[in-house]
Amino acid sequence: MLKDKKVSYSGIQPSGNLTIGNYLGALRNFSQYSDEYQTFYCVVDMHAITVRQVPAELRRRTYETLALYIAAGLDPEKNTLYVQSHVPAHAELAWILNCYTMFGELSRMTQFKDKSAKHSDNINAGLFTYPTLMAADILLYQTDVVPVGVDQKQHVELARDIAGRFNQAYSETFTIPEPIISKSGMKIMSLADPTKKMSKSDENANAVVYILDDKDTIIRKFKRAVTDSDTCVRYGEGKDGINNLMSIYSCVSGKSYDEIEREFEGRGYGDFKLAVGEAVADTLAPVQAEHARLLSDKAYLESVMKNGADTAAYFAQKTLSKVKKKVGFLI
Ligand code: AQP
Repeated sequence: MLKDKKVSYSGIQPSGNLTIGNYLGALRNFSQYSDEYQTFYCVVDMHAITVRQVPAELRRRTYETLALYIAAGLDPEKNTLYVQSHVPAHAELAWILNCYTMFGELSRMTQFKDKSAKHSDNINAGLFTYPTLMAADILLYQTDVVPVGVDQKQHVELARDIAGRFNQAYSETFTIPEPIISKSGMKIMSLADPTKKMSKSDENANAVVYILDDKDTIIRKFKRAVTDSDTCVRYGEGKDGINNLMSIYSCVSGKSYDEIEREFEGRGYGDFKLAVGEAVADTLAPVQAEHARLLSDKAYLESVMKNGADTAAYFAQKTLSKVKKKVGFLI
């Protein structure tokens, strides 16, 4: 596929308040592509409604998520920032790709299995076909790289399979995307159950540190984090809670596990938890301040999302027209 620059694409659902998992696993890594790549970062509100949302809260979090993108370092002049439902090509391509995605493939997606277990009263078709919409999101922009947390790797792999299948049936149409999983922050775990991913939709607010939590709340949550009966700060088997805290501390301080073990030698978990809480709060403070400033200027956020949607629609339409022609639609 001929293009001036490689393309980076990713998105976050406004399905809850964003967590440090979303920040360290995804958002914080987006801006490293801004100079060399053409970048599209989307607030994926259409994905969010696969689970029931309160409409007013979804609207609020859509603004907040966009503001967090900018506060985390994404300059709207350099990155296309937009809201998924503002670009109808996503839904159109998703329908077409549904016809090139197998029932068996979707049945194997672990997120579908997890979410249908969690929302057994609402196992809707959208939850099942979520990965096809995600494939459409990515493939519309001829994406080369998708920076995501490790939990989304399986979905990006499915997008690659769908793209390959379509290309094989109709000749080269889509760029085959690569998932990029940052080594640090690949999977931040729940503070209440460190065998489980930290998720913004977790009902236990103490399990989750939100990007917008204030310093006292952050420290309180880390103080309560589940650990083990050992007292030694070291990375190891059977120490899921400490491993998770070490991984978070390493992400925000840039220190290696060896350095962290040395720093806390002979000191208890209490000291360590406090240090993690303070380091996380210090990392988030500038993002929170910028977020608050941006949120007080809704007109600005609306202009960003409008310009972003116009740019995204232009590029999306190019791919969509090609796809429609190839499958035999009259255009
Ligand atoms: N705990 C995590 N550790 C590392 N990365 C994470 N991500 C999410 N949680 C963690 C990454 O954040 C990006 C956006 O995720 P999403 O909103 O599209 O969906 P998700 O993965 O389902 O995130 P949540 O927080 O768990 O949302 P809910 O609770 O609504 O399902 C992705 O790149 C993801 O890998």
